[in-house]
Amino acid sequence: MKRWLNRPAGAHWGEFGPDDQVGRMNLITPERRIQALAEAREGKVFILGLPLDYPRGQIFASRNGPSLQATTAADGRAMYDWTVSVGIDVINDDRVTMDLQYSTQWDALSHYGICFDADDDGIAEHIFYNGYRADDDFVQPAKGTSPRAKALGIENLAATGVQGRGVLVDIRNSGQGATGLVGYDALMHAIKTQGAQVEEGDFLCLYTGYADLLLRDGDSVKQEQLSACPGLDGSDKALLQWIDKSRLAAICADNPMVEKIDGIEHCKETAMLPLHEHCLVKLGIHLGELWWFGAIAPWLAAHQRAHFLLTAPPLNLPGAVGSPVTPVATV
Ligand code: UVW
Repeated sequence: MKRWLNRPAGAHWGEFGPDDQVGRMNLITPERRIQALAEAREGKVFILGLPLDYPRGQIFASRNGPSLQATTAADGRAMYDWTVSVGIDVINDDRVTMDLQYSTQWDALSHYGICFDADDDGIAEHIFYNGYRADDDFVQPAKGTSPRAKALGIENLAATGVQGRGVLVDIRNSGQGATGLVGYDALMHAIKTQGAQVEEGDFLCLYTGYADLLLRDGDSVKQEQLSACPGLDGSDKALLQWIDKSRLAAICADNPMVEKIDGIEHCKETAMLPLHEHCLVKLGIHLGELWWFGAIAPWLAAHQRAHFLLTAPPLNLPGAVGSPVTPVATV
């Protein structure tokens, strides 16, 4: 069912059908997956995620890391070091509470929307990829009611398997000026000089060095050093156009937002996070954040490679708007 009359400029809503909920993940066909498998030549694996209790310290004021609790109850007590009345069994069960977007994560297409008049009634709705709406397609949190994405939830991404070709591009030294913004020219230069190719259905992985600092310095990581790491310049129209035309499937970075917004001027009429708007809302490109490339990057560079097999399914957690992930690269 088509759910919009107007779509934002540059949006491709409808390209994969009126009810599509995975956007450019559709471009990873069985043929492309088989090509990606050919990048696994040595059978060596790299984990591209942080331990989920990183970042340490209070980097993000509003997001909380995992807390493990032994709260599954059996026989009136926590099921931890729990023995059954018959047999020699000793059993531990536990539970975790954490903000799903705290550490290495996928943003679902339900994570981010914009205010836009898609039904042409003169009033802007809160609208998401392919015209899904905050009022119709989400359960909003209320007393006694848990929030839930009825459309575009992370389970849709999980159902694709999230497997294809990863392309690592090191942009640690590509940022322009004090803000470290990486626009089209700088990204193209990095891609070219590193022998990388970004093709239809690829996962573009951007190495900024941010997660290396989180791992290295833990609680004592310095905000100024984190802020000096580069990120994509979502205000660069040429960059946005290239992302569209390249037909890449997803972008994954080792920083918290993929894009940087320092030094960019904003007005009330435009998105504060223009790359999020372009990717998550207009094109259906999932974003991976706070990944970690500190181990794979030197290996790829030493072997003059930029490509690998990537397998990175999120939790299959229906209704969630994001998910922790432990991505695996096979080279
Ligand atoms: C926001 O901060 C809005 O989102 P993200 O986690 O995708 O950077």
